[in-house]
Amino acid sequence: ELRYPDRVNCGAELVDGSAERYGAERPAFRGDDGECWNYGELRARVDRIAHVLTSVMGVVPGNRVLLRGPNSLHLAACWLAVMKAGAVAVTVLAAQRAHELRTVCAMGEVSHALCDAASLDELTKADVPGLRVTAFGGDGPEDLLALCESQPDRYEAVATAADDVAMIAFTSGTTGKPKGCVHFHRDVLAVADTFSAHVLRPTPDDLFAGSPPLGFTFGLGGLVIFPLRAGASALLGQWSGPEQMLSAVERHRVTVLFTAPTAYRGMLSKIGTASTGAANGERTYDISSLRRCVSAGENLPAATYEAWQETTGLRMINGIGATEMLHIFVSAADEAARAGTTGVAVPGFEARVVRRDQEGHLTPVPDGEPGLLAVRGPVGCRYLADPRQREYVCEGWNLTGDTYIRGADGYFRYVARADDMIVSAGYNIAGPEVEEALLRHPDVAEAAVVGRPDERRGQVVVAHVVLREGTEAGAGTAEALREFTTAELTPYKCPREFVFADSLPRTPTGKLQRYLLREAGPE
Ligand code: 3SK
Repeated sequence: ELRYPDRVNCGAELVDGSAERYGAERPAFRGDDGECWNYGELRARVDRIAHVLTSVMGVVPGNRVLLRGPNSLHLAACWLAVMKAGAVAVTVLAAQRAHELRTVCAMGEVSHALCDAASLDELTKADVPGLRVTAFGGDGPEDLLALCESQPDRYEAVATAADDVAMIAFTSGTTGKPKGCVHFHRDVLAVADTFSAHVLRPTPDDLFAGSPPLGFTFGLGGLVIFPLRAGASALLGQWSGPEQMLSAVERHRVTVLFTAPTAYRGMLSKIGTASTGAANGERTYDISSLRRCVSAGENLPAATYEAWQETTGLRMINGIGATEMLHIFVSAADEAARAGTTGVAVPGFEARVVRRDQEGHLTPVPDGEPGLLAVRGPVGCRYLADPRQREYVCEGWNLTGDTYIRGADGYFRYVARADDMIVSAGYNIAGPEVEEALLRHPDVAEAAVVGRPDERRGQVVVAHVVLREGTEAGAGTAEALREFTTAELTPYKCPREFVFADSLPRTPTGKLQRYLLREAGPE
């Protein structure tokens, strides 16, 4: 069981604690341009920002501070400073638009904002009443970094209680209605002391990098909380595609990578796999520094796991996490990892597959049968005043909204999001199983399978497919894919319609928005 002192400040633990434990001269954050802050420098920068927050911007403990910008060293330092000042970080994505920001600020009762100058426009457009905004990365006199220059470089962190609110992370899930998820100071440490400490097991020599934004808790954990808790370092920046990510890994000798299955497939298409052949007949990137590759945010198909292992020699660390749970709670690494499964409950968590009756009572489902994934542990869902809390937390268990099967070996196998199951002619069909089959076809780059309402069958299975470069969309390809899936799947699961697209709709965090495909239907 995890135990933290009654008074603990996660920002102070991650910065001052690690500077003391591992050495102030150890590297903490790097930028793609070669900038490098060691732990001592990080502490000084964070402390100066904490002074600006409190003595210039008038932030007091408990105030909600919006943080907005693309991944950068400064954005990470701002998050840590908000923690040390005992304020509450409200994290949003740089991609969020004015009306979304207005909603988040109203729901989160946000009073202050630290915003990357490059992301100011939409926040200004949002015109949030009473919001005090300070920008960073610009060059005006009100710029945060200019204000920092005259501040002392040591700040005594507010002695927050372990269960004081540290952050509110907003999730729209994949359906578009935002929910604020409240997390305490102890929750921030708990995700590092469970998934990271027991499954990822980083060392102080590790260099973390990845694509998820810091406004998404997958990125905040993987690129700030986990490296700092381990005395390791993180490369912070933005990579616009698989080649940029591969190049960053190669140039900086990244050892721990956090990204989503789509990005791993994108990288594979550039470095080549035994089954697809190398992009240019040879490998173009030296990514031999990698030793841990974490995949989450979406289901990881067995084919992607196997292709990555075949190509790099590394077993990916698959995991399922949720904004409600802050980070990953079912996962497996090394010899314990099994293709086509998510893994087992992370030490510190319990997981089971359940059925929920009309009254909301849960009963366990036998191994081998599908049901709802239920999880409990040191972190859990606390929605900001939202009746959906009662749907998510039931009899002490968090119901993530995912359908899973637990095998006799105790491993959890993803079936689908519970509301993504397709029911066609009385059969239950899991879209991800059909997608996995399609992804085994060499011409398929991405696939999303949804149900379209149909008078006779209830729903019919429709596959939305992005083809690999050089493959032509058309009746011939649809026919080839139909034949392929018929050979791979029980016939009732096979798509009846194929829609070819250049890309699939995704949330800014990379999750497939199947509801948009369902609404759009075929062309
Ligand atoms: O939402 C997710 O998929 C997720 C995955 C890993 C860690 C955190 C999150 C929110």
